[in-house]
Amino acid sequence: MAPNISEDANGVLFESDAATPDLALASPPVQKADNRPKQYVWRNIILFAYLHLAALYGGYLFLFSAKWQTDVFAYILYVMSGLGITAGAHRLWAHKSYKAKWPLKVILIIFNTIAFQDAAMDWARDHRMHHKYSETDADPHNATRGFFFSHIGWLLVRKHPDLKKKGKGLDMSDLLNDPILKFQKKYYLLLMPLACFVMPTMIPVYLWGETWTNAFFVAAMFRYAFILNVTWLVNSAAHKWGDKPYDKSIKPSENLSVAMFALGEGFHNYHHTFPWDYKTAELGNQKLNFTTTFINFFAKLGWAYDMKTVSDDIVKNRVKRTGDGSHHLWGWGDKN
Ligand code: ST9
Ligand code: ZN
Ligand code: ZN
Repeated sequence: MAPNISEDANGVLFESDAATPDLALASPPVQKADNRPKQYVWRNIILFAYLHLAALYGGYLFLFSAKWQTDVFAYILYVMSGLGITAGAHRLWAHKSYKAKWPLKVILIIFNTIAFQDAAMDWARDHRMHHKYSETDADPHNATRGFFFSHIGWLLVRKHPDLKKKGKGLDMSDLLNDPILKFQKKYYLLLMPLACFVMPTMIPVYLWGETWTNAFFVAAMFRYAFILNVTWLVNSAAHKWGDKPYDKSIKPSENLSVAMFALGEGFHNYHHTFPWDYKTAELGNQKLNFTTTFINFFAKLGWAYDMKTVSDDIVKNRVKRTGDGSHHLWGWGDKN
C-alpha cells in the first residue's frame, strides 16, 4: 500500500495514514533538554556494569580460548537477534513499514526474544515516542542530553515525567491486540532468559563440547552486550556524527560505520525524514542493509508484503529543500 504523504504547515513531510497515526510523524523542532536531577536505578547500573565486565572477559575468550564453532555460533546469534530488532521490533512493529504473515512473525519474535531488549511491544512504544517527540524530554533517549544519556544513560534512570505524560496519548491499539506480541509480553520473564542466556550457553556445550565458561561468556554475555551497544550507537553516534542529506535541521545523521554493524540501521537522517520506508535508507545503500535483503527474501516467499517506500521524486525534492548539500544529487550538478 502506498503511503499517503502530506505536508504540514511548516513544510515538513509526514505520512497521514489514518490507520497508523503515531508511526511516522515528522520530527518536531529540537528543544533544549532541562537538567533536572536524575533518579538513578541502581539495579540497572549494577547489572549493566556486570554485563560489560563479563562481556570484556567474553571478548577475550572469543579471541583466545573458545572453539571456532562457538565464535561462529555467537556471530549467527548476533545476526538472528539483530534481525529480531531491525526487521521485527523496528521496521515491522514500531513503524509498520511492511506487513508479515504469521510464520515470519513467529521467526521474528523468537529472534527478538534472543535479543533481550524488552518485549517488542514495549520497544515499539518507546520507539514511537522517539520519533513522535524526537529530541525533546518525551523522547526516551533524547540525544540533546548528550552521547552517554542517549547511548546507555537513559536505561539507568527513571523516565522523564514529560514522556510518561505525553505517552498516554500514544496510539498503540494495533500492537496491544496482536496475539504474538501479547504472548511474548505475558511470558517474557520465562522466555527471555531461555532464549538469551540458557539456549546460547547449552548449545555449544552439548553440540560441540565447549566449556561452560566459554559458552556462557562468549555466546551469551559477549554477544548480548555487543548487540546492545550496536543498537545504542544508533541512538548516540547516529544522532551525532554523519551527513544530513535529507534534513539538516535534525540531529539524526547518515552514519556508515553504525549501519555496517547494525544490519542497515544507521542511515538515520533518511530514517527520521522518511520513517515509514521499510528500507530505512535510500536504495543505493542496500549493500550495507542486510535487513532489507532479509525482508526482500521473505517478500519473494510471500511472507512479507505491502512494503512501504518513498518515490525518487519525493526524496529528490526533499533533498533539495532541506538537505545539507551532501547528497550525491548535488554531485550531478542538479541544483535547480
Ligand atoms: C534496551 C532497549 O537496550 C534498546 C532500545 C534501543 C532503541 C534503538 C532505536 C534505534 C533505531 C533502530 C535501530 C536498531 C538497530 C539494531 C541493530 C542490531 C544489530 N510510552 O519504563 P518504565 C509509562 S533494553 C508511553 O518502567 P521508569 C507507562 O505507563 C535492555 N508510556 O519507566 C509505564 O507503565 P507500563 C534490557 C510510557 O519506572 C510507566 O511509564 N532491558 C512509555 O521510569 C513506567 O515505565 C533493560 O535494561 C512510553 N514509551 O523506568 C530494562 N514509557 O509499562 C530497561 C513508560 O506498566 N528499562 N511509560 O505501561 C528499565 O529498567 C526502565 O524502563 C527504566 C525506566 C529504569 C529505564
Ligand atoms: Zn533516532
Ligand atoms: Zn525508527
